[in-house]
Amino acid sequence: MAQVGIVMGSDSDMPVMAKAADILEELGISYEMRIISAHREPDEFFEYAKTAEEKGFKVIIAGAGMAAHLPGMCAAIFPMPVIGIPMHTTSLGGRDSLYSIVQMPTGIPVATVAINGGANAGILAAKILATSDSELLSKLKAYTASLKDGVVKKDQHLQEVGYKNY
Ligand code: RP5
Repeated sequence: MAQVGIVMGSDSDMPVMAKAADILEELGISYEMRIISAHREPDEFFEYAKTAEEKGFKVIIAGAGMAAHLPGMCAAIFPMPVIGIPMHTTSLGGRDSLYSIVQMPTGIPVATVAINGGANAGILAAKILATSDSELLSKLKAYTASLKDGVVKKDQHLQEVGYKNY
């Protein structure tokens, strides 16, 4: 059984959604990834959202662009957390996606990450699961420590070579 459902409105969203999947794989979290359009195939979408709980999902990561109703409609049906990823768009720079996903009515929240924030969506899903999984929590603490180490190494390199040779 997959712990996380990853769903996107189109295959054009894949480069961003892949970053969420990469994080889940790195942390050993099982997931199912689907392309389902709430607008172009509403019946398939409803079947997906209505069966998500019985499939064992604890979190859904939903990404969409433009009039991005997929995450909000997942949240309307699925009773556990939904994380929304607004896609960057050429026409409105992703503000259309962002506003569509983040401005949910009271009672139906979508935890919205930044435009194209695929990696953070994966990390947030892991953090939600880690509230009841101490082994996963340890992995997340190690991941956070590795971020710090990365910055420390960059600063050390800067001090060694100076900014002109960085
Ligand atoms: C949305 O429309 C998708 O999530 C995608 O971000 C956007 C464009 O879809 P395509 O026209 O590339 O299929 O439903």
